[in-house]
Amino acid sequence: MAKEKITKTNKNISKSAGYGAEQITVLEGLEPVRKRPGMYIGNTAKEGLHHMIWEVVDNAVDEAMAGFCDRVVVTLHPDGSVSVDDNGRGIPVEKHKTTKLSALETVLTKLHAGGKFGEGGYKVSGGLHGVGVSVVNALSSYLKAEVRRDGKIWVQEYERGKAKANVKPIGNSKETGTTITFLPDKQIFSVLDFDLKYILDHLRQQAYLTKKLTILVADKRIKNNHSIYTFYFEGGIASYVRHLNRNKTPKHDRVFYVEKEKDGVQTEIALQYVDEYNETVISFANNIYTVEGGMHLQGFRTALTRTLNKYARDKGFLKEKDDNLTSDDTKEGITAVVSVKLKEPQFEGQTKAKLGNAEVKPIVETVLAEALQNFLEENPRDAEGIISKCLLAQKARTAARIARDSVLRKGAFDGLTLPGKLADCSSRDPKNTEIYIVEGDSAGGSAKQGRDRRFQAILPLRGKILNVEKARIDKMLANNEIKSLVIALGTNIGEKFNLEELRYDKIIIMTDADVDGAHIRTLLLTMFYRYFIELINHGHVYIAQPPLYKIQRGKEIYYAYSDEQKNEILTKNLNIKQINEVELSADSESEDIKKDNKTKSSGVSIQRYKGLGEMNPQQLWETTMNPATRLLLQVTIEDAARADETFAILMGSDVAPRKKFISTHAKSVKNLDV
Ligand code: 0RA
Repeated sequence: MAKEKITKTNKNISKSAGYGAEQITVLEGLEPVRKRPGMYIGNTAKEGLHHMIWEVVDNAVDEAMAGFCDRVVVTLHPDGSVSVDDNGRGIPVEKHKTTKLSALETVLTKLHAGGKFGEGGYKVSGGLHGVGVSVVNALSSYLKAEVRRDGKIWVQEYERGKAKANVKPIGNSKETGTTITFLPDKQIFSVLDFDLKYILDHLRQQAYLTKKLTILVADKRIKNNHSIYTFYFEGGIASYVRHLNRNKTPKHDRVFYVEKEKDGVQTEIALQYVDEYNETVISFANNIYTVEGGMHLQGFRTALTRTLNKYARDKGFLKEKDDNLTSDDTKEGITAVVSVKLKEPQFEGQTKAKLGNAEVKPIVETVLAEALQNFLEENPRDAEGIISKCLLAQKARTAARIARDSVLRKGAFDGLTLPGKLADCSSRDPKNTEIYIVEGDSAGGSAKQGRDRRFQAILPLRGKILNVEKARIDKMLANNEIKSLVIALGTNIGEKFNLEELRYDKIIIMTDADVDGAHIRTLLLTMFYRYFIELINHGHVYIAQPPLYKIQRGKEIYYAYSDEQKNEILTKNLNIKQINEVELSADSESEDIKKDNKTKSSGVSIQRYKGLGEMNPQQLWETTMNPATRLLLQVTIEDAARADETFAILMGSDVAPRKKFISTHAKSVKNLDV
């Protein structure tokens, strides 16, 4: 392991002149931070609040990466403050030449803008990270810095970024280190509660990424019930891969691991194949999770496929007549963590979470190719496990392709007649026609009766359509529900997809407003996303919004599409003051029957629709299908990267996060992020 023997420098602070004041180019006060906190910590809600902790911990992790620190303790106090204690070198305290302040006060009260970045060492920086501890100070109503350095303990306190007094020694210590205690300012943050699980998840990941660093979290918020968590991973990201695979079946025993420094870039990669179809590849640059990947990931993928092919050829796993493994073949079932550290990371992309440094790609490629080749040579049993998994993937993919080709060649979708279940519209002008994809036969029946048959077509789908994330295209094409849909749309699929053949202008997904409905909707959206992305891109895909409530008093009928709207109708249109007393109607659950009297006495009945089937055809037309009055959400792809991730959560083999996602998002209708 190449251990950096360099002095840590804090952005614009150069090592050449010791803790050189003259090197600091621009030093600003903290007013801009309090004025526009979002610019520095993202937002002032939960993420921003927690970012305050990350910012201080990042500094300690920087000390650890530079080899000066091996322990960080994060303590949550009952008064809402947090301490981050480390055994690094301690923030310097001597006088700073330009500011005439102590270095400590300079670090904590000045914004370090435009200075040199990270000279000498790798730092956790990028995105919102690395904005500096002064930002934390600016956004804290109180902050105390305690530094152990030069045999003494130094202390300084601040209020909203301003020092209360000069730094002074309050005792002696042989140790070195820094303890920052801060109380987030309630004038700034809309949320002040720290979320232990969120903190543990982030810090566990940081511990995996910084091997041999011990991170402790002490939750002392509840009296007599303190809990302490310790993260220490001897194996770094190799431990991470084991952790990710803990409930899976590995295809080989040893986790491949490499750590190497080359041309100023430190590369660390761990991987292991498991008996699964999906891949789990997580990448980081300077400890920041790069959701959108980037150059390090590209280098990783290239070297992986190339090295496995070479080995498979050399050892005769692949015969002369056999095709090479593709990157899809080497992807299947892999769990990998790729972590790079470099001096000046460039973050790009929508979310600033994609590594842009082109020089990183060939470095990662060389490091991985060399180390993986050695690993395969030295561990033939592991090598066999890996190669056989890739060959299996290749075989399955070939079989799928042959099946698909023959399905398409036979013209499965070319000359086929429209499915019997489809109630087509009479207009054949695709510019103003619509197709409703409706969940279930009964709702389908209502929709057929309620529609305007001149331009509205109805296709009822039975049960849950196939989970397209897991299924291969040949299986998908064999699924009757999907077949019906593809034929009805008229566009064909895959290479034969042709947007000009689309038979309807609007494809409207109409499902119940419950969890099952949300699931079916997601399955359909996944299919559109994966196989008909052009339909989304051209704005052809919509989601119908059936009302949640029917509110009636005598002949007056209102429909509410949200709880807020329901309350508004009750208070504004019907002049009812105490809305919580008028809850739910006769056909709701029994616990509501008591309230029923009150409902009746006010003369108002509220019906909560649980499914489309509860509406008669006329109601369905009025509330959901009539273009003059309905609410439709157009499905857009604002951020393909995020969309892909969402689908992965929803469709992957992990059931728990999917359930959670669906139930939390099922009701958020305004802006649908696919
Ligand atoms: C500036 C310079 C040096 C270290 C630090 C800052 C530093 C900051 C924080 C914040 C939390 N813990 C920290 N530990 C260190 C380098 C000091 C030297 O050259 O000795």
